[in-house]
Amino acid sequence: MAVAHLVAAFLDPAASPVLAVGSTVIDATPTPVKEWAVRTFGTADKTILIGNVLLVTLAAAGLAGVLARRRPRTGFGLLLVLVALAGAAALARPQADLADLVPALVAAGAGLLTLWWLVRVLRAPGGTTTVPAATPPVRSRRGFLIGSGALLVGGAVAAGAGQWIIRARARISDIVLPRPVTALPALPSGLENEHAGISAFRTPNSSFYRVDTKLAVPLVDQGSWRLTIDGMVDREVSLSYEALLDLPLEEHDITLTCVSNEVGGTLVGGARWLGVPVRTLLAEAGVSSRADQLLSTDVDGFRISTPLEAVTDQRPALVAVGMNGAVLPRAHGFPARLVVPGLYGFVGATKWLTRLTLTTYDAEQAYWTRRDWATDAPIKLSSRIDTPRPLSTITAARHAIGGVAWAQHNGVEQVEVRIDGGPWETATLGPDAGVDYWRQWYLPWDAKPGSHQLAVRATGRDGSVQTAVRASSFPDGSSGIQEIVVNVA
Ligand SMILES: Nc1nc2c(c(=O)[nH]1)N[C@H]1C(S)=C(S)[C@@H](COP(=O)(O)O)O[C@H]1N2
Ligand SMILES: [Mo]
Repeated sequence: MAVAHLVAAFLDPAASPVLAVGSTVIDATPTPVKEWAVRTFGTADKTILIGNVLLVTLAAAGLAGVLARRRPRTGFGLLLVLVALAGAAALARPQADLADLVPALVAAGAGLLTLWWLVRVLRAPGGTTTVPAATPPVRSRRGFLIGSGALLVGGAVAAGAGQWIIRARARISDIVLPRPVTALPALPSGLENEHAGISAFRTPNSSFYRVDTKLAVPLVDQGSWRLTIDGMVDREVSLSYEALLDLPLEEHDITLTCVSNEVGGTLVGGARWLGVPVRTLLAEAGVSSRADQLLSTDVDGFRISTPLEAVTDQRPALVAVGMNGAVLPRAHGFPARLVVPGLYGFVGATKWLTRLTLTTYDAEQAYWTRRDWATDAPIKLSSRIDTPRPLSTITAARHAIGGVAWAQHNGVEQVEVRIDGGPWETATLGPDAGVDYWRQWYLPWDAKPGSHQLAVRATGRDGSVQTAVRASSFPDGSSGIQEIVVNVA
């Protein structure tokens, strides 16, 4: 698998057996399990999945090894079945071609050779019949241990080299994004500079949460990439990366939220996006009045559906090419992605975007819709305590209780904090970067010794108050009020 990973690093990382099998598992996992995994493991879910694929493979390969000593045909057969599964997984990927079989073939070759060699070492030297019964096991076992140790080290080196190559290929250089036609003033200094522990007003790209179904970040070549607008349009439009950058670019501060974010969770982040308004692109294509869905497709054929209304009303829905002053990182959708303020990511934030199709909900259903998630999913008003940390022990002194609150496309009117079940106290809000962006907040607190309960709730500009009614993420986003316990020593 390691050697195959190394070969796949040169061809297409997604065809690496471990990644191909992992992706197949992701797509086949029932929604409740997937939802549980994201909720429980957050952005570590991928690492855990890969770890599990490796463990299961190791166990199965171990079994093949044990079998191969007594019944070679069964052992080698099991190994071939494993490799065939990996090959099938690679071929089953939506945009797969025959070249994606190469890593699996390499895995078959390397695996069979390795197994044959190990079995031979165990039987050495020179056949089992003439040698006294006591000596060969000792010598052959030592040879076997040294041999498998060397293979393990070689495997680690090959896998590491594969990872290194994938990372090197992912580096984006030599792209200079044009300036926006409407540049925003620099973001004001956030509350994090006065009150340590509050989330940064702007989330750095390196720590921005990542949620998607990909195990290997797609390595899209901007030279051959195109964005097509088709379906129920007057004329199909197809743009190269350069042509897209030539259109008037706008900058907008937008907070992105994942529907899997639990109350108090971290699957939310604020960034300054640079991009072309979706409206501009749709106007170029001319949209039929019967269309009600914008179906967006990524480079692997993964599809997200967005209510057409959400990208044609006055909100700044973008095809974004820049994030926080940098070229859109690969993990966040390079070369271009959708960002629709006010909608959860799974209905409006398609990364590695390649096609915008105008259609109807009657005619077409996208990935999450087919997995029973909500069709139209506005982000629910919510708030989070960043400091003090839940269950932490702090000193008896004056502290700031602080965090973030969001009510995308509406705006946060007020944030209130409740200490030990007392009255709701109004917190001080941080700087305002528009209705689509989160607000930081804090409330000074004279912490007295003992155990304390802190709760937070937000109110939107439309007067709606964050509900205490608990709901889990599925199917249209979590609700409830975060309440934490802290100890004051
Ligand atoms: N191509 C593609 N785009 C995708 C997804 C995906 O799985 N594939 N996941 C969506 C979900 S569920 C969310 S919450 C956002 C997350 O964007 P981020 O990873 O840049 O934070 O991307 C969206 N765009
Ligand atoms: Mo999401």
